[in-house]
Amino acid sequence: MTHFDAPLADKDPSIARLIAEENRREHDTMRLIASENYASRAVMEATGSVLTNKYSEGYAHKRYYEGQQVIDQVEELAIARLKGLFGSGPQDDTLHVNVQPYSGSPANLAVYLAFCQPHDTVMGLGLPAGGHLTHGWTVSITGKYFKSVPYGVSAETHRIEMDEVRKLAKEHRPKILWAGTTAYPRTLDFAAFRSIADEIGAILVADIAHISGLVCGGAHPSPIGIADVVTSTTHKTFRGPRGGMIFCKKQHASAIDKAVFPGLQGGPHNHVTAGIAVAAHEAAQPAFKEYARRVVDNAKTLGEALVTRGFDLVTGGTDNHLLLVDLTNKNVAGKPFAQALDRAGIVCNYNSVPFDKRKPFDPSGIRIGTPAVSSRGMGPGEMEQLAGWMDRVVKAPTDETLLASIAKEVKEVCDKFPAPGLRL
Ligand code: DSN
Repeated sequence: MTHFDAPLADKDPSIARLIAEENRREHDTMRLIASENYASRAVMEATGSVLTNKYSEGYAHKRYYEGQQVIDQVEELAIARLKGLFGSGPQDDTLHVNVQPYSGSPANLAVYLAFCQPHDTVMGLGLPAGGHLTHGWTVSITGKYFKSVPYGVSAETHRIEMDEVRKLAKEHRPKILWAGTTAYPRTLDFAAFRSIADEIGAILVADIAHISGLVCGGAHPSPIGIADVVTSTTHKTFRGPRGGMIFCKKQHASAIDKAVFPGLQGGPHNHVTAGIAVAAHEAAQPAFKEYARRVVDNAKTLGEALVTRGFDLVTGGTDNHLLLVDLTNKNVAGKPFAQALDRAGIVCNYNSVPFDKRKPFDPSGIRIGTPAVSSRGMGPGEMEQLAGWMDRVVKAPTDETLLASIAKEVKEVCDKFPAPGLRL
């Protein structure tokens, strides 16, 4: 065996051990981070393949390097499969797809580059209301290089009120109007966003990073054909590798492609493109629709079970894969609660809630999501158990004996639900 052929465990036992530990952690815990999932073994094989060796600046049949006989086919297959999933079929020529963004943030930056000049006005849901950094929040480059006028949620309902969005949009006339969220438990009204964008001549961009798996699985309305541009990551509910993708109407194809390359990025990550193609193939199977439905059903069941135990859910429940829990009435802040849950084998993130009086690094809430547990096949019984464990933890977040004993119960349940893609 040559030096180059040695398996990881022999070549680098330290990293091999850490990867093994992460496999174990992902198996033994209830993973409730709304943006995480389990990529399948096939997705990981493609992502860990020889395709990582190849440079291919440009697009299929128009590259700046030779040797693209295979890469062009990989990229074209990924695009055709995504058109089949999100459009009318693999040949849908009204829909353009770019699979080269390195992830969601570069995908969104490419949209700014395609349509805006520095200091142009842009509008998206503010971060404290559940929007994403790249929709113009102050600390992001998108809030520094553009004039960002965020909309929020209603103080009463904590929902996006379209009349408010319309009023603000008409007053400030943004070049780009974002319809997308990262911590918002309700369906977005893409048609209402469209009519506002039309009234002011804005480009409507839907960021479906969190929900793309639900959209193509039929568990959430689709903005394709409504928004001018749709961006997404590929690893959340979509369950692919870490990557990004952009869908747009045909007339914007050239602007989007030029913005991604050469505007923003160099060579695409072809191993990731292959992983996206595999994920698209998996998402086209009937089982994926069942999974997407299960994600939403589980979130609803978990939400109801939490409400029964006195937890306060932002907007009272959910239409999608996530729940935002306001812990103010439980006399514990989001961060210590999330940390206590982690010690009990239940992994989520602390999160601001709308109109939070606490700081983002020590906010009042947690965000929980059901994609990963649904990929393991967990259902209503496990959601009830989860709510029960969370209730016990919220009452005694510093009781380490209790947390350790819940972690053991969690592991026992996890042992019954093998997680996709793990190698133990
Ligand atoms: N970090 C992702 C999330 O957790 O929602 C968004 O980029």
